[in-house]
Amino acid sequence: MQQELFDTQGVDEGIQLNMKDADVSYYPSFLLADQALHYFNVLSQQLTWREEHIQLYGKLFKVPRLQAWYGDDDASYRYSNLSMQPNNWTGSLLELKALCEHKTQHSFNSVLANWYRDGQDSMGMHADNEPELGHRPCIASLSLGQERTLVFAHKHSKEKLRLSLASGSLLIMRGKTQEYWLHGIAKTKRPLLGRINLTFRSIIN
Ligand SMILES: O=C(O)CCC(=O)C(=O)O
Repeated sequence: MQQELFDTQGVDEGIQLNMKDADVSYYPSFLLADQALHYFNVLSQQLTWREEHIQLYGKLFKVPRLQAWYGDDDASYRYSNLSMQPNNWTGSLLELKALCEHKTQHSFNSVLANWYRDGQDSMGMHADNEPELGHRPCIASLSLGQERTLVFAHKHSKEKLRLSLASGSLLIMRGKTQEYWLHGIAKTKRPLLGRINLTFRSIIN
């Protein structure tokens, strides 16, 4: 089963992004198009999606996307002031985790799933630098469905880079990336379909 999964993956060619103080690689066709569509459909139906709220300056705001947190029992995580308790892995998430572990040669114990329902759903600029992720974390970010633009901004030089994340693509961030760069998904007025993003992470307890 495991070997079959690896055999049916998309083209394996990756691009190392030209970013100072970072180690980011991008695999545009990590999954085949119909595999990506299959996982989009399965995950949109199977995961326990939640519309979370965050408190900012004493006011409660809706998080502008749906979220779900899956992982090993002890992989609880704080994210934007939310404490996320993991759901138990599903078969599909375990398959995708195995593919990402094979590609990165890194093991993951959790995944944050984000469902951007349309162009109005977004993620603010941030770094994945919570203490639970440890020093210089490796994060594997898999995109399914509608292509969206990821913006990177250097924390000091303010240099910006935009990258279109295709359906079935994998973005791997390692090394100093979270120390020096913010990243996010901007809103757009263009009419867009749904996109699911999975960021596989290792939580250190
Ligand atoms: O949706 C994306 O590509 C970005 C996800 C992300 O930045 C995160 O989960 O921390």
